[in-house]
Amino acid sequence: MTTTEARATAADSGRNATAAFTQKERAAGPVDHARVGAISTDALAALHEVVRRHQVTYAEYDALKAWLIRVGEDGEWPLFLDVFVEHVVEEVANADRQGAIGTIEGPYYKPGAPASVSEAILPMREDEAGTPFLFRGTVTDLDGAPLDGALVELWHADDDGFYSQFTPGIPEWNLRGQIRTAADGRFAFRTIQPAPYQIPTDGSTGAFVEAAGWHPWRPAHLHLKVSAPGRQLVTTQLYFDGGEYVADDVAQAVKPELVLRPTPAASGTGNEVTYDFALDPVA
Ligand code: MBD
Ligand code: FE
Repeated sequence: MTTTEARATAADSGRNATAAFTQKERAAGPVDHARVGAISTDALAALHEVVRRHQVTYAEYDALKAWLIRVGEDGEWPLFLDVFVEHVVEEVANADRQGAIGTIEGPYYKPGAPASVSEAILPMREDEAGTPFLFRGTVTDLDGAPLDGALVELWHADDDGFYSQFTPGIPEWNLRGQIRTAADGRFAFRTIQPAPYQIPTDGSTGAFVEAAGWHPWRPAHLHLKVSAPGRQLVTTQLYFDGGEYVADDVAQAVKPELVLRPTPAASGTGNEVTYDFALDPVA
């Protein structure tokens, strides 16, 4: 671990994830008051039921209040919610999809990464650690016909499990890029394989995980957003077969279809894998 990365704290990545979310959220749609009322009533009733079932004490109730306040102070609401809640929202949202399988976005996406056509080497440091990795595939419609002008956005952690723009000291667009496909629908990224991601242990989400007796790890993963004119955007992640935590992701976001089986690269350095995305038409 470099000194810059060693200095990073949960509050750094928390603040940055909260700022990134606040920018994105301004585009949120209108409020359906009937749904808000029904959902809020049921959510509170579920909480009341837990208090009764576990005979929650005043000491525990006050500990909850203190912890909720701290999550906000740490800026960790995007992290906490994406780790523990988003997977169910994604399940509901994508239940009717025919094509590429989605999973959670998480808190570390940034739009506007450096753009290329058909092929890209992800921006990386001169001495970027990690196994070289060639990730390629084709974006198609549901019948397998290649899509011209599809957009494949890729972002992932480095070999220490840190994301650019969320951990201080990493170049702005490190390990983030986007490819526009040509008529053959193909894309090819050269990058490095990411490391597993550990929820910051010095913040409120880490304290919650430790208090519950769970581990704070997500398996190594690639994040993707794939879209094309007239097609539904899919947000997903890909994992590495046999990797640590693939079977017990703290965020419960692994699905069998999302596990890659890379092979040694034909070039002789690192690994390579092919993964294709079939996009559903816009409903
Ligand atoms: C991550 O890198 C991530 O992908 C998710 C979903 C939550 C926390 C960190
Ligand atoms: Fe991630």
